[in-house]
Amino acid sequence: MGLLDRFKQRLSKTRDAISDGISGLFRGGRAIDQQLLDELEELLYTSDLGSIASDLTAELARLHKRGELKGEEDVRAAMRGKLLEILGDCARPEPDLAHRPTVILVVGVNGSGKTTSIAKLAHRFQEQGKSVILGAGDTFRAAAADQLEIWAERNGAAIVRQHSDNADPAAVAFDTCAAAEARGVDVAIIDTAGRLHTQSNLMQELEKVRRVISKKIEGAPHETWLVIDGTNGQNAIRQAKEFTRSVEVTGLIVAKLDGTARGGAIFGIHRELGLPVRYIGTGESMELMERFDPEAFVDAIVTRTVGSA
Ligand SMILES: Nc1nc2c(ncn2[C@@H]2O[C@H](COP(=O)(O)OP(=O)(O)O)[C@@H](O)[C@H]2O)c(=O)[nH]1
Ligand SMILES: [Mg+2]
Repeated sequence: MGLLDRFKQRLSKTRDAISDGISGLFRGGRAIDQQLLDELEELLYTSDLGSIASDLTAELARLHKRGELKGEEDVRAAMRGKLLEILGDCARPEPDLAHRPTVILVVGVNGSGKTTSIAKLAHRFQEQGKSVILGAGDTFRAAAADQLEIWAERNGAAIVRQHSDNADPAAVAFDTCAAAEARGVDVAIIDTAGRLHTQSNLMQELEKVRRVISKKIEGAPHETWLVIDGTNGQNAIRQAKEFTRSVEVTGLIVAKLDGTARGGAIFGIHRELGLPVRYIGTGESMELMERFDPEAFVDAIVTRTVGSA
């Protein structure tokens, strides 16, 4: 199955909300008028496209006035163009992992999907022939390191962890980098405890983790990825925005997009944060993460389902 079909399948709730929602508006062969455009704007709000809804409908109204918006397919095409424009600078190739080790730090609020995403990244990079070591930098609870260790075992990846509660995460990060260097491992992925931007001591701790990593390996961490819970819509955007004010983030992973009709939030997330979405989580198991491809994503949510009225 190609990427577009996988997106369609795994993002079906968002697709239903947007694509089938548009079909619903045109049911019975309705013509485009202000009323229909208003209903479309409402639909965009309910699909968590709220932050870009007014731009999108203004563009549609403009095209309509010029007589360039004749029917459903024109609306979809115009939306597609506008949505792709918003994600324009979001496309990124797979990270080149050129450094050995390439160090990736993974941060975010509690429960956003960090540890699961790390397991998925490890799986992905290993499939690409890279060796991977994981650092259990969520030292708040021993259970967090246990969870990472289980994933490491399933992946056959190495792991660096401490067994006591409340170990120093910076020490774990240091040890992970040291082990990666000593063993010649390609990629080191370091987990962290969930935190909120309001917990300034914890945000400082994250800065310390980054500092210690950069002292051990020049130029590291090469990537700091913020994991966002895709089911949280606008709320996730606010949290992420605050987060990126205190810590330097280089990219986003939007998790849990399989379970939500709110996948449209990605547009607001990208626009508000100005960061590339690197991957999206589309399920709980290790293989269910995809490189974020703007074109496939937009096509998966706005193209018409063949056979729908
Ligand atoms: N459906 C779905 N569930 C996910 C995804 N990513 C993570 N989860 C679930 O979200 C919950 C929290 O994930 P976890 O990785 O422990 O979050 P952390 O606290 O940020 O490390 C777990 O139950 C995961 O199985 C995803 O892409 N899809
Ligand atoms: Mg975790």
